[in-house]
Amino acid sequence: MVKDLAPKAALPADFLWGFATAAYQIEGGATADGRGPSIWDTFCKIPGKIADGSSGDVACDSYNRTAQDIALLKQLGAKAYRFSVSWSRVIPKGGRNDPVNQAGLNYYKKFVDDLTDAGIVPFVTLFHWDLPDELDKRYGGFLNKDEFVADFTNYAKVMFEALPKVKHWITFNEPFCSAVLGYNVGIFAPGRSSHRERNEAGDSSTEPWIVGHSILVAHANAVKVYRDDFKPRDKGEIGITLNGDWTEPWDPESEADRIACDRKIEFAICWFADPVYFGHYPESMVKQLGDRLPTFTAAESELLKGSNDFYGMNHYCANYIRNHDGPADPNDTSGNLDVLFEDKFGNSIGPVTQSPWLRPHAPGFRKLMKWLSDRYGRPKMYVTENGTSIAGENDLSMEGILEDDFRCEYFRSYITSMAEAVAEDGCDCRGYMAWSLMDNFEWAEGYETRFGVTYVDYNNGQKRYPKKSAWEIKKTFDQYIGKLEKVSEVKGDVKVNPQVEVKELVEVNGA
Ligand code: GBH
Repeated sequence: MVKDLAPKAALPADFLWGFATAAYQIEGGATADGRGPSIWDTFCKIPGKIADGSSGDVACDSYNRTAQDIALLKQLGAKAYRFSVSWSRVIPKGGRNDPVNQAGLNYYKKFVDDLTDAGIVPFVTLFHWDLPDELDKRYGGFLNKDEFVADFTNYAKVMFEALPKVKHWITFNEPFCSAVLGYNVGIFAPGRSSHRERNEAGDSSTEPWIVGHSILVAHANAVKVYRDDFKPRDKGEIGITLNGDWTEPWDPESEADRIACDRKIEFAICWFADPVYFGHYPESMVKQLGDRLPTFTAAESELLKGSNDFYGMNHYCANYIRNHDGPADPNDTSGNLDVLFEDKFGNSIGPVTQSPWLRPHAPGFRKLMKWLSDRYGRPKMYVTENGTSIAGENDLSMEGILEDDFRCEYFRSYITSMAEAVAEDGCDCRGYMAWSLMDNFEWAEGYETRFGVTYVDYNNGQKRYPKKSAWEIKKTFDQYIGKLEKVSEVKGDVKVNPQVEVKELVEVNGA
């Protein structure tokens, strides 16, 4: 018998790694060169919506500092950079019959040229939550499927046409957040929900599901346009990025809690991933939501099925899950269960951070990657976000912030967990982008929460200073990359990723 000789953690030589950001969180230049407002520009103006009363008006000023950002990426050793396009910078009013803003388009053209000249591979997200405000006012944004799908598809086409050098496209970032935080909890733009103390209008029990549905159909249509009209010319790939946390049972002995763990992932991730891979929603959601969950026409279902060239995985943390008995609350979006930080015995899933939802638990990264790989037939994957905030970081001096040992440990353990999923579990993950390249506008939390591997001094001209964690990421990847090679078949009894080969196989036990 040949023993399992695969290294515990290893990555192939061509593994891409780098950093991620999003337009509204870093660009600033809110009214520069004809940019129109997005729903976030509007939302930030409402008193009480953003913790520190701030907005993305200036943010990291990346609109005026692309050369600096590229130099920073080079300095940190990044091979790839994921950023998003501000739709209302390119089409200020957003619609398919509205004019294109050439200055806005040129900004992204030049940025992609400069990035690729610097040898950095761009991953471009078309939509990271910043819907043109005009479309929300004109027809209710995502709530109007036909209008939204037509306008998004047109916008996608404008971007595909303009940026042939881009080989990795992401249609939507975390549609879960647009739907649930925007239309169920109501703490994100456009701020709709049934909670009248918080939002003037909305229906938490129906709108999130309509929003998610529109986004899925828009994704499928944009993918079709890319595959039909641009892929033959540009030879690129396109997919959607989904967020999701790992789940562990509150009571490890409870069958109901274990089933609830899977159901939580189905509600968070498979809500979008099942239609994209299978053409329909998960059974658990249909069962709980009944006719509040829209249905796909046969044509939509056909279009959706297989509409991912890769799976974009955003992953941060894990929770303990306790099943609920009895009927679900009509406003429930998690699958009729409790999402907890402690298990039955009072064990914590991970240490506290600055983000109320985020407790690091690195083993969950490997487990979730395998869970998704198993369900969707070992798709090609990219980790499009992974990172952490640190409790109290913003209260420290700059010197203190730069010594971010907590974040170093987070990245070391999470990247190792991912490299185990590749080397040990056969997950076909080809790249990883840390969230985030730099501190930035953390949505409803404003600038009080920092997720960057680079400190941004907002009070002194947005200057950038790499933190210790920026170097830790490079060190960790240097340790794992090149330990696995691509091959097409499995070797004997040795358990290796069919995509990869263990470079040095040593036989033991006289096999
Ligand atoms: C990412 O989402 C975003 O893509 C990125 O823009 C952001 O800056 C980064 O995370 C850090 O936050 O409010 O209790 O319902 C992360 C995934 C999923 C985290 C939804 C917050 C809601 C928690 N998000 N989750 S709650």
